[in-house]
Amino acid sequence: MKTPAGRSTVRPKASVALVVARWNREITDVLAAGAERTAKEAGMSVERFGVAGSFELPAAVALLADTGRFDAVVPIGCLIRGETPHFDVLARSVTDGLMQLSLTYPCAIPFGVLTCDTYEQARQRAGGTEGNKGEETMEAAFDLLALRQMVAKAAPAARRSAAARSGVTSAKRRRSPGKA
Ligand code: RBF
Repeated sequence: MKTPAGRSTVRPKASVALVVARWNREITDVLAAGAERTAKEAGMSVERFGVAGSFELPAAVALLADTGRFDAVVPIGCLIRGETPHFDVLARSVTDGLMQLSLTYPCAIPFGVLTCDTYEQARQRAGGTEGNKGEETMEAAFDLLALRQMVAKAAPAARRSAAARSGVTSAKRRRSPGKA
């Protein structure tokens, strides 16, 4: 598998891709609106993409992350338990797929998929008594972005102090390439 780690750079104005599943659209539209509003209020630019259902989210996230154009790729979906084992199969594969991608790509990939027993539970999490989970998902992406910025800033200083501890100067490294 291609390893894109380190390819994406931190931009002063972050760019966000929102990927929204059309299944249970009355719910995902509200989640997406909350996520988009939260990103725009923070000064970020947002591009929105659609997929049929939650099963397609990991593939779409991988395609968008692979472009290197986005600081965050935010999947939004809603799985509601039916009478067949479909829900469990989908919930597991979508969760595993997104988790795998979040560990593979340097852009922020949070988890914006509701997994609910009933439609009513989903409604409460899409602007009801439980708030709007789309907003929380975008905030989770912000945390990852901030962490990435912090690590990117700290990395050169950490390399300098590690070199100082081991007594290696840049002059020594130049004289003896490949040796620590
Ligand atoms: N997609 C969702 O995003 N949420 C669901 O609750 C959901 N339930 C489904 C139930 C069944 C029985 C099937 C066949 C599909 C369901 N999908 C659901 C769609 C799925 O994620 C995917 O888009 C389709 O299977 C096409 O690949």
